[in-house]
Amino acid sequence: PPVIRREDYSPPDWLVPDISLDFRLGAERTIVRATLQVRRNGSHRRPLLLNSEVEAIHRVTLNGEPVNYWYEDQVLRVPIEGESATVETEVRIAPRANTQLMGLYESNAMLCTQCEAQGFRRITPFPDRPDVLSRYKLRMSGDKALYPVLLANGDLVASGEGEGGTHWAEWHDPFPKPCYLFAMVAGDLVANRDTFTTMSGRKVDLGIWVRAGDLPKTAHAMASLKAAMKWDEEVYGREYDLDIFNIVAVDDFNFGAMENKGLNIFNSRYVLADPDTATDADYDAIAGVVAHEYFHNWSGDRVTCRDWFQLSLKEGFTVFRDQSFSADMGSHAVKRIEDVKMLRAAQFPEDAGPLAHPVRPDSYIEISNFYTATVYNKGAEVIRMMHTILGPERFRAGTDLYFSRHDGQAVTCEDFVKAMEDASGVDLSHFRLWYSQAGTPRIKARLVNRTEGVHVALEQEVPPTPGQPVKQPMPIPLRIALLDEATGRPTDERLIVLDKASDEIALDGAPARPVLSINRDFSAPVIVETDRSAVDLAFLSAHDDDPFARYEAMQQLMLDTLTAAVSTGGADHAPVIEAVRQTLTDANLDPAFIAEAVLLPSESFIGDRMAVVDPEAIRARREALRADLGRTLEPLWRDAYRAHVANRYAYNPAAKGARRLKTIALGYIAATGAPDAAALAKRQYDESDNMTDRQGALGVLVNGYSAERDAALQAFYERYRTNGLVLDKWFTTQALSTRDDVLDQVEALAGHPDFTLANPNRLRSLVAAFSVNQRAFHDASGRGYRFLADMILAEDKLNPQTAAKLVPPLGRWRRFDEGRAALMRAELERMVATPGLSKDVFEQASKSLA
Ligand code: B3K
Ligand code: ZN
Repeated sequence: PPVIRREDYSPPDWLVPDISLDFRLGAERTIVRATLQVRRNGSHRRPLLLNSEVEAIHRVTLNGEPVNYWYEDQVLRVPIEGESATVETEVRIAPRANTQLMGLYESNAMLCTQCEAQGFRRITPFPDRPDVLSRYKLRMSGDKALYPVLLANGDLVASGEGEGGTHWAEWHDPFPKPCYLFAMVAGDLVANRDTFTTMSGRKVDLGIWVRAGDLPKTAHAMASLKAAMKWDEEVYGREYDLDIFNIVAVDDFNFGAMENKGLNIFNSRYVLADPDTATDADYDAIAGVVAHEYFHNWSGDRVTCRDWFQLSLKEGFTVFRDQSFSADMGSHAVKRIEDVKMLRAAQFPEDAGPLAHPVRPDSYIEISNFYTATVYNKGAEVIRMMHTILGPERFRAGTDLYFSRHDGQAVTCEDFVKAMEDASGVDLSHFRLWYSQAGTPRIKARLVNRTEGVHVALEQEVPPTPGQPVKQPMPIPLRIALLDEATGRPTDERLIVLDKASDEIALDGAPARPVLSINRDFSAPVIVETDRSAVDLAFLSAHDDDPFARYEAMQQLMLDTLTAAVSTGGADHAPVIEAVRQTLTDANLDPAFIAEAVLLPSESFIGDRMAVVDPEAIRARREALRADLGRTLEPLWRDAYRAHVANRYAYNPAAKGARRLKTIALGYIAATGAPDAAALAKRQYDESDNMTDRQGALGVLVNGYSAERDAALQAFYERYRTNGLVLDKWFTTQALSTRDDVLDQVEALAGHPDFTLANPNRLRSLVAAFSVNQRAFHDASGRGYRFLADMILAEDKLNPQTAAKLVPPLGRWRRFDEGRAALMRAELERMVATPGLSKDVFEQASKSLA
């Protein structure tokens, strides 16, 4: 398959200022007529090229006359003499047969679209690239009984009844947009309706569209939407620009949600919530995703990407915006910890493996493979670093300039940085390396005593990544403070930008016995190595005034203890136990923070810090430390459990923190092996009035062998078997179990009547969850690898985009012993050799082998 390169960009030969579309809807066949007003762009004689991946092309006319067009390699060529023309096409598409869920497809009797990145070409022939912006007019007609609701981008301008039980609607979107933002929906839906009055006093009609029975589950999404609209006005000065904003929930969806102009389409898991079926984490994710898609209205829709290499322009920036929103709605400290955990779980391994790529990639085979943690989450860290370096006021001046300068344009990451520079007067030329160099920088930091005083000595190294063997030093913003070991008091925090391979910086006002607090609030997405002892780390975990650094010190202490235990077979647990005791009994701490701080690093994070990952040893040593923590601090865990056990459900930060700490305490009680643990968990399962506690209890039970475990799993299944989103949790909880027989169970679950490859949520609930269960997935027999590869190959026949997302765990083979590496490679080779493999999976698997 051909490789697309960033350096080959050239502007479009033809522009399409206006398009009208006419849809005659049917699930088996839909007829699409399109009228494109096209205009030659620049002086050239080239034909109009339209991407087209439809079932059948019925007719093409040029200025109303039949034309000699040519269709080859999914491109339709129309020769045009003049400078502008009207091109009409009529094509047929087949929504029900569309298992890729790209273009127009059917989900639960509803018709809906997904066009980003390249789905519009599956609906109608068009120059499918983000730098062709058009005004859209659309008419759709269909069976009124099947599709009583007809929605699209923009404003509803007319509607009426047609023949034979049909009806129709016309929608016009006044804002020029790239075709990836096109959307329409036809279905039997009801709306939670509300309004929002913007800062200039305009009233916007809001609608969240779902199946009738789901209406009571839309309140949280609606509240989140209104909060996001207000926040974007207050923090970025961005006002909504249409009179209507609609969200539609769809069960079959390839990813989270989609920011189509005025008509966001969502995976239903990011819309539907009530206390009985959604956890606190689900509620948080809904608020974050609703805000993210809404924020795209400016960072994505009004100002869009010139080409797909610039994806992080809209995604990195919008993730940063949604992270800041969620932090403002709850706890900044806990949100930062969650975001860093996510970065470390998904992006650091990507950046350290065969699929590593810069935030602004240089080439791709299939763009769908580049909706990655690097483009999204590292991209957000890059924006955050600019915010840190410039400070909030100059950063805001930069975004104001960016939005006003580029409104209505398709632009590049370079344009964003330039706006930041122009508005702030700060030179960011060196900073641009964050867009072009892949790999997670490693920093070594230590304090040194010089005659003039205390210095911090810093070194950086950016590891080689595919295609980038040699790296330049990057500018790395590090927030630093010193803590006085005698008093626990910090010095004033300062921001250092390390921009050389090594440097030594004087820290004035240092106390007599200073302890280094560095990368506070995780100011740079790097790995920091220090020479701090267990005593220093324990001290910081009890005293650091920066909550993230405090959390980080505890994590580092746990990590040092566990990596020592894995390599030597045992380690002194006492410093960790003491530090956890301190944290648990610190009455000034928020329970939500305590909950994060007392959790051990995940098995895969421990593995990432080892030369060769040893899944069995990591599991054994981590479980041993957990059991020791559980037993030694058992009275404290029981106190923490009791303190929160009788709470009635409420949705607020304090209640959420209490629920989280309670279930973590339950986990530690279970880790002691206490005979009453299963009964305690089962009681929590039976008596809880919310899904957070119920799933929490199930997650504890599922790791053991008690009768309570089987009873709770059975009860959960019976209670929720008809609720797809909750049933996903049932699959996931079992796939994440720490029991030794989890592989047997996962294989059995893949044969369960409720398992299906057709629904991406269900597939991921079992298969993606299992692939992060390090001990089980990396079973030395290679069965886990074979299972995953079989699933990928089966899914690839239906839905290549979703199949390809499952490949990366197999690409980590370099991190394992020879035996496992060979087994993993064998599965990747089997995939690559499979006839008819999609280019999506081919790209991921072949690059993973390199
Ligand atoms: N922009 C979409 C992602 C589209 C993914 C296409 N493979 C959702 C988002 O990031 O907001
Ligand atoms: Zn996005």
